[in-house]
Amino acid sequence: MTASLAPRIDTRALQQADAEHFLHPFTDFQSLAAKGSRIITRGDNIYVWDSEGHRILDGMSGLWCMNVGYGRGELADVAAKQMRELAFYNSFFQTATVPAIELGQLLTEVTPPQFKHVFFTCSGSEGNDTVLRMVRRYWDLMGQPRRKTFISRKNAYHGSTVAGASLGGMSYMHAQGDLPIPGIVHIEQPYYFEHGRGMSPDEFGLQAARWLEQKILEVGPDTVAAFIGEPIQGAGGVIIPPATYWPEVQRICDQYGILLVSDEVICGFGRTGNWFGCETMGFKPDLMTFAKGVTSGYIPLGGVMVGDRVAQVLIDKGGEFEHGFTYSGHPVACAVAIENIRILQREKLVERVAHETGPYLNRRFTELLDHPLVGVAESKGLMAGLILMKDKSAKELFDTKLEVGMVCRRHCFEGGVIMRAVGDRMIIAPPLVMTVAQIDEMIGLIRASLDRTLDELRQRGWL
Ligand code: PXG
Repeated sequence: MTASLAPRIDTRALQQADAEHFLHPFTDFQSLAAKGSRIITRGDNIYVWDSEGHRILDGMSGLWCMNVGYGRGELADVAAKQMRELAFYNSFFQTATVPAIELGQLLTEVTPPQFKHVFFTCSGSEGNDTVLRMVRRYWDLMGQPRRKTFISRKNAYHGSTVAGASLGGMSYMHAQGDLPIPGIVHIEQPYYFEHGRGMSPDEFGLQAARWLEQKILEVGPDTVAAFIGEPIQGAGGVIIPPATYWPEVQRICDQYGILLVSDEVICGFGRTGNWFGCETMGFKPDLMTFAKGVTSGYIPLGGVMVGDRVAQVLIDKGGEFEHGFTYSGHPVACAVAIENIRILQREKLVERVAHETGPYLNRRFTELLDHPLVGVAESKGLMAGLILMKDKSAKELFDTKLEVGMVCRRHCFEGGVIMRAVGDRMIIAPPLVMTVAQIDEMIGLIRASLDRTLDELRQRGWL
């Protein structure tokens, strides 16, 4: 791709208008205005182009969502067809639309067998708000109204609404707006590198799960409503728990009768090599939140899969559930989701991640461990993370104030590959359509970016 394809875009003027009017999410407004945003103008397959014509390999799938890749005409066609036929109708007052009904049915086919019902939202955050209200309603209907507390994990990400940010475990989010709201408590994350010293991963997995049991006993078992977690934490830095963790969490939830919620917003729809992350990590949730991959990010859609244990009570005893969004089950979004799931099925993308590209990425990504900056490198399916270290033999980290991850991220961007920096963890979650040859290309770009990062750190005297 040459710069000549972007001659009509006046980058400077757009950056100025952007800085003057657009308050970006999770962004320091002043520093963005000083630098100017990078304006992305086009996407095809696993690549995006910016307004200056640079081609960039998108190792983050947009924002963990562009799973079938950019530029899929099939999805544009079904959206246009549905807009012409019926652009919108609601599902509030005993009405429904064909795509919403059909998607509901299709979702029960691709999700684990305990799920026969879905509640639609427009995002993952709204999905988790729905979980909070639905679970509390469930326990009221069960005659156990004291069960209101949610247990979640530090460094979890469950969205940006009041309930989503409260369920999440990001302390810098809690610090703004007096969060978490009451009735939400957090335990430590199952992060082996941070907490597992002196233990085998399997021993650590069991110990981390037992932090849940300790918290249940601390707050009182008859007051706990649910435990929520991402099968593999995404925004927290691709934290892959040891294999023993989730089965033990499941056992503890079962023992205390607590509902188990899997936030599948990132892990769902093939990312980990199964349709859902809970299948990869070996547990059977009562509810699952989804968004992102359900439409591969082509249009906003989210929701909650409601397992039989909860659905049956809501249906049999619940009367009206006073909850919903104008766009719950939006027909255009649902039509796109149906076609997106059909693409995953037709192209056997989940199987490819499980048997071909996932194992290949693991082999190529862990080879990066021979780089002087890389102290840890791990992956599951098509999500991976590495840790930049000052002294890898001593497992010594950089001073966090240096923001070495951001230096590396800049070199990645300039070198034509997108990685995300979570502190000094560099992470990727590339589109599921990625081929083996494209994995080679991506690893080459990452390695070159690490080399340039190393040069800069040496020049700055930080090594
Ligand atoms: N749960 C999980 C596990 C997520 O990753 C949400 C809920 C919220 O979804 P919505 O659609 O409301 O954004 C998410 C979203 C990052 C990043 O920096 C991650 C997300 C969103 C924005 C940034 O990695 N995940």
